[in-house]
Amino acid sequence: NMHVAVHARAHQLDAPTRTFAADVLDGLSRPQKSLSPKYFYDDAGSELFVEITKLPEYYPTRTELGILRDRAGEIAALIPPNAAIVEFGAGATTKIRLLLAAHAVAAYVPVDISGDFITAQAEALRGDFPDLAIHPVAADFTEPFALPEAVRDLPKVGFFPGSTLGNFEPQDAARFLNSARDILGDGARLIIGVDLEKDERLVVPAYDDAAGVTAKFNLNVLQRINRELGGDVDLSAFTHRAIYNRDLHRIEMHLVSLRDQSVRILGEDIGFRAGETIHTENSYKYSLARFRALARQTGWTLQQSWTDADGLFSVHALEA
Ligand code: AVJ
Repeated sequence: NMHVAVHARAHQLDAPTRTFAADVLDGLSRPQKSLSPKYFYDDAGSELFVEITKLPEYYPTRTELGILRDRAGEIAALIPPNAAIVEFGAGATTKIRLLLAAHAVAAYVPVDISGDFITAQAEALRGDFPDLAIHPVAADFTEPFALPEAVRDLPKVGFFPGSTLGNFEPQDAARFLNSARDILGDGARLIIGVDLEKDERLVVPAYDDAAGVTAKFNLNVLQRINRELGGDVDLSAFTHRAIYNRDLHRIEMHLVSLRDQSVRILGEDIGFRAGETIHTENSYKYSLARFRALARQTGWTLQQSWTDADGLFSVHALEA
């Protein structure tokens, strides 16, 4: 995009911000305007997400933690001795700590785009697990990446909690599971958390909470456009909406324009009609059967599945 190149130079944007700029202008020029959910997570957005995980309506985090805590022994029993755990998209270390406490492993490989964040988290972990070798990898885990040389000969166990898989379109979810198998290698295991389909009355409030934290989280992406790209978006002219799209098995988040308006981002004018939306996130929900079929199609064998008593969330152990 010529415009992006010209304006990015004029505004002296660094490489990640230029990518953000190009994605924003591309996403907002489509018939259904859209922005990738990966742009939620600047510092402010990451803090808001931590707040979301503590909301009474947001069941996934606490339910998955409950499963990992209750089943830590059974899960640990499936981890081979002297293993290296590779966490895809490592954020807070709360979940991995449950596994590490239940089972001694040789090495921990947190993989995340944000190198600074995982380095800080790894330091904190080092204090509590002095015998654990920690090898952080700064990489986009949705693309192929190389594991550190130091863990090459160890049995690998992938860890992908939080139903992050739910952010992937079905074909990308399959692509990720295939690529995780390639990265981890023959005989590897994968422990993965997957949110389950449920009644609309439970799932919609989880993405549209009474305190308005999810609304703030969603609107923060517009704030980020203003801050990083010098946009002039009036946040009060947009509102948060969460929709359960049952046919497509997903929660959709949108930002709805409250009026006809035009916003200016990097020299481009972008028009909105009243009621027009920016689609900002899909969070796919699986049935146990659909997740197992996906795992099978991507070359994994199901070892065991666990759910909470209410069937809200699931954790699976897969074998390559
Ligand atoms: C981090 C993708 C698992 O889909 O539940 C939470 C993100 N978005 N509230 C989810 C999210 C709105 C979350 N994941």
